[in-house]
Amino acid sequence: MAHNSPELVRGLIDKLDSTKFNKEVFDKTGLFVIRNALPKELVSEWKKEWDEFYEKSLANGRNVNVNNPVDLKEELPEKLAKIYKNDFLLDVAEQVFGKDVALLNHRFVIKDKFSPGEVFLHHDYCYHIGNPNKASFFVPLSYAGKKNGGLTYYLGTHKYGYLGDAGEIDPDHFKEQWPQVTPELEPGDLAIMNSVLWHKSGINEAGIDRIVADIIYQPADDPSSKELLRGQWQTDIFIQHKDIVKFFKTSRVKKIIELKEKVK
Ligand SMILES: O=C(O)CCC(=O)C(=O)O
Ligand SMILES: [Fe+2]
Repeated sequence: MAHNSPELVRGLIDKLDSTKFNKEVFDKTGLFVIRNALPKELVSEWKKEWDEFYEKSLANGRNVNVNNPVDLKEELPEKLAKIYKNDFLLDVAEQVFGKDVALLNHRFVIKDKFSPGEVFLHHDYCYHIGNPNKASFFVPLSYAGKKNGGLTYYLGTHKYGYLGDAGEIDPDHFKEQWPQVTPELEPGDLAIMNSVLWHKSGINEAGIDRIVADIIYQPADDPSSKELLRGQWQTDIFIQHKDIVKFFKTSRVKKIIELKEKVK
């Protein structure tokens, strides 16, 4: 029986997009799309909040992150900053991780006129700390699909695990060719992605702003967690991303900082 082959994963494509989460399918594919996971009225309240925030604070120019232009740096208004506490999302997170659920990170990834470009093929775990059992919950507040730079996922690639470095992945240097999907998401839908799954996104050609919340949940035994959201803590120890440079006496990041200093 196949364990994690591209053929096995290809056979599951029509099962990973449903109104009901299926953990067995998600474990094999690394992606699940839940249709109508959130009430439309709720998402449209969030969108209204976003539109007001955008008009007031972002429309006339924003602080675009040069390393990752889609990663919104500006502080979110209260209501949007707390989306990760939503019970519809946490009920699904419990199905993914069990009853003890914590937060790694919450941010918005947007493709507007300031960041319409593509994002290269990568996996996210190399940018995280703690354990690899994490998943992004992508919550679209707008249409997010092929026309405006929605995400493309290479199904099954999470089974390679961490690839040993951070950067653009070259899929041609793997023996296996993996099926790709680019879901067409509407407000109310939810895409769940294992954090070691390869993904990329294209250009926002339609010019429809692509507004997506990216909430990363994980089991509450992960010391990199920021906040307990369901159940009980299962860890006594904690580490924070802002301290990673201090964790090492020498490291690749420290070397880069030193080299940058030298060429200044
Ligand atoms: O929002 C996107 O299109 C991709 C963003 C992404 O994958 C990331 O920031 O890790
Ligand atoms: Fe990513």
